[in-house]
Amino acid sequence: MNTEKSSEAVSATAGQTVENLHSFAAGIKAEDTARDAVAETKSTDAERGDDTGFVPDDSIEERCPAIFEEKREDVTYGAFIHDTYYSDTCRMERGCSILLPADYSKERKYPVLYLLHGIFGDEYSFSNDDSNRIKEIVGNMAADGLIEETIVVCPDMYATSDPEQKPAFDPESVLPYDNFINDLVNDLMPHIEENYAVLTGRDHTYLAGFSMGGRETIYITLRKPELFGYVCAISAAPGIVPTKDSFMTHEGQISEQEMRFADGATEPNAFIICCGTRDSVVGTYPRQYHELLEANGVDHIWYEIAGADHDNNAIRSGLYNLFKRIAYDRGR
Ligand code: FER
Repeated sequence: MNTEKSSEAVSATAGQTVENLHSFAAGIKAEDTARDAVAETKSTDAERGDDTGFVPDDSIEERCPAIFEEKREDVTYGAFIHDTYYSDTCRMERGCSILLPADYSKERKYPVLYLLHGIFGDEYSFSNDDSNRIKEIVGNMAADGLIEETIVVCPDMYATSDPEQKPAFDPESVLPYDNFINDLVNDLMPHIEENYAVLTGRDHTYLAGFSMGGRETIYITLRKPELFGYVCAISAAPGIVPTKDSFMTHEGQISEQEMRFADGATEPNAFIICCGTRDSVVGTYPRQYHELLEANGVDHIWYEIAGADHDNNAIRSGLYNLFKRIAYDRGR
């Protein structure tokens, strides 16, 4: 990649409108990209992500079946609330959005998914975007008895202690994303476990993220594998290991050799990495993560979503397959 091209890309990014930046945070608005194209290239229903049924096994389906992403008349879905917590890591009060099940009750205990947004996002990136179908996927799968009712926590992943600092495509401006691991583990998770009716322990604690959130999902999982039983990194952004793409030069959070769990670490029950085949933002970086993990002997699941861009089709697919695996492991 030549320097001229990358500086062009950076200045183009600087000129983005708020609406365009939102597409980084929560996925390009592209309803059902190339569903038909996918259907043409795939031969079996399982490969296509059949719209009519659920296959109760541990197979990956590229597309979230319509029966799980569509709103049903007979299901009452959860709703997002907003909360704040004091972060010792950032030395300030910070916000998060929390999807609580419709019949949320302190008398019960629920598993919890921490869901991390993309670059330029915040705690509203997922809750303000109905087309990711998070409410529907979680609500429908719970209504069908496949998963337990689940709390979804959507943090603000920009863990800076300087209120004036803003994200951008340069090494210093992305550092707060890499600092989120500390805010999550030391501040947000304790806050959630203290104030909400959540089950604790890795089997009931899940981590997923999109793009920049996918990158941090992989990083956090490698560093803290004992905390999360089920993990899904969707369309993960570059920069875990050193590289240079059209947006910036990445020093790397860790080296390629360090892209593994520590010896003897407790590993997630499922560590899923996925990406659309037409991702126009992160390209083949997720595949490179998969190849590195494979070379380093890290157990994980890798799949591609035919025809999906850097968009909600990838997000729906990743979330669906994460929950499908949980359902399978629970014998549902
Ligand atoms: C990059 C390419 C993509 C990068 C971040 C992204 C920090 C993130 C995209 C997104 O979150 O949608 O080089 O560097």
